[in-house]
Amino acid sequence: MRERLTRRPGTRLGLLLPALAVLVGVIATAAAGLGSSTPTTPGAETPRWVKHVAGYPGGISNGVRAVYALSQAADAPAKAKSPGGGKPIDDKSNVQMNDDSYPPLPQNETAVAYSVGNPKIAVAAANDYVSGGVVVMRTSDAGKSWASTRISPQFRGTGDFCSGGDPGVAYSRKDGAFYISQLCFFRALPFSEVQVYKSVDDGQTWTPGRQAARAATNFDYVTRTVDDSIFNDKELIAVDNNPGSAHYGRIYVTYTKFHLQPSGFSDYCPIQLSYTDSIPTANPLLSTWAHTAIQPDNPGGDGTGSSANQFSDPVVENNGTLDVGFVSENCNDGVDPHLLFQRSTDGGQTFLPSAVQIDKPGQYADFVDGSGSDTIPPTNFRAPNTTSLAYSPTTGKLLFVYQNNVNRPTSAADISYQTSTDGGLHWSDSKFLSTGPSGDPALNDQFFPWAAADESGRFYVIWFDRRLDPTNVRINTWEAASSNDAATFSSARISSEDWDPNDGFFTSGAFIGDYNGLAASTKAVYAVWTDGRDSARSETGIGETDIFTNVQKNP
Ligand SMILES: [Ca+2]
Ligand SMILES: [Ca+2]
Repeated sequence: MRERLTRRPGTRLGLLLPALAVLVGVIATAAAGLGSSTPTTPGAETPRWVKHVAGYPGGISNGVRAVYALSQAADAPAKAKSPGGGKPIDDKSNVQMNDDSYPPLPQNETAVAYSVGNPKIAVAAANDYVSGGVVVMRTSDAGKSWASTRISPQFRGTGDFCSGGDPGVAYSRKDGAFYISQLCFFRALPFSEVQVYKSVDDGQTWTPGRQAARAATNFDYVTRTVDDSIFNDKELIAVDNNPGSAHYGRIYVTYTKFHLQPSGFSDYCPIQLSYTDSIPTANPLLSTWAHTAIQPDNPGGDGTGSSANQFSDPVVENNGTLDVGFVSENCNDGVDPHLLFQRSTDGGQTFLPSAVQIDKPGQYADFVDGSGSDTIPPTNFRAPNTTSLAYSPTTGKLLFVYQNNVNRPTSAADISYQTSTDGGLHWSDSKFLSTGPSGDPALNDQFFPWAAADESGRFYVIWFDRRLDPTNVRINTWEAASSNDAATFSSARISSEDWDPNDGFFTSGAFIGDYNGLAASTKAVYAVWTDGRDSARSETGIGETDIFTNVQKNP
């Protein structure tokens, strides 16, 4: 219903202007250069990350690439046509979570967490092309209704607003707080940070952008110099919520550190960890962070191998062990040779000497298109192999889910899973999760899986699914659940309407986020996904998406 209200004709221009102002502002700031507070930079050269994105089909994540692509297209913005209403949501089990501007703009790539003290309270965040940062969505009725606010990141070194996105969300039992992580970067400047924001009122108010905690930065605030060779990408966040753990309350942020040569070529891109035990509510900027290289640097490398990683997903076990699932992904193209796992039993100070390879010979295959990127024909958007790790607090079992193309000639991309009963040191054979009634892998493409377990150890997985469209274009969301410790799953569609990703992102359909989100409690299950069913492209000329959930009761 909120959606219809935001489309009243009288509101359309007023809400459009801030959105364009952010986009134009980023470009104008770059064009004008910075004022007298300009830190020392390596000159007015094109930032290395921009050279990387312009010159290589993969590596730095797609949310960042989308900002670059939009700035390239800013000369020819889509024309707004006459206003019109979207299709009504006739199935009340599906709820749009975000509010929007008029004309409506994209929200995508969403993450979610709930309050462990009251799981009917949850916070989700998503890339937001209204603000240029993230839209934060909160519920206190187990997902039936949501309210929106926004966090626009700022780079403290200059005071300028930066481009954000790539959200992660976690809840801290010890702090009674929600935390959101997002990136901070610029189209024409080399500054690159991973920032963290705090809310102690269940998501209503958040750290102002200028006081964001800095989990990672390539800017030295003492010497006021920037290291243009570093771009920090794709972070996710977890908190140790186990009172018996030696590191109870510790906040973990994992991310990918791209090291870029002057040409933009990345010689290594290993995953990293930042952690802290305290983020002061009054000023998170005052937090101090420890840093650990989960995977090693490889100066002069060719951008492949053990120092070429992406998309790290941290999970904390009952005893405080930090588990991290991630992909081995080449630093300069979309090739993911393996699925990897790391763990730390000392609060993030040290990790296993080398990562555990989850995938087994003959059971996993990546897919890249002819240009080395992650698009999956016949659509334009990229669908990288963004993986997810979940942990059963009752049995200790680990569940790892991923996009698998090993059966591609028959069933295109599928969702597969593997489990571990020894804390990730050894993994089961791979099984298909996105299966049809016969048990065979479902036809057409399945991608963007996310997994979670509730307090009772019941596992849930969601993913995007095109099996119902013979042309393999329109997307639904499916969910699987297992009440026998991931021995078997049953699955069903949870979206009440499908949608066309070609109408999902301005005029190109080139980006629908890199992932969806899922948090599961015995009291509420929050499946959150990007959904373009209300795209008003036919009326406005602007393709867009929103964030949806389904309101579901636990069995
Ligand atoms: Ca939208
Ligand atoms: Ca398939």
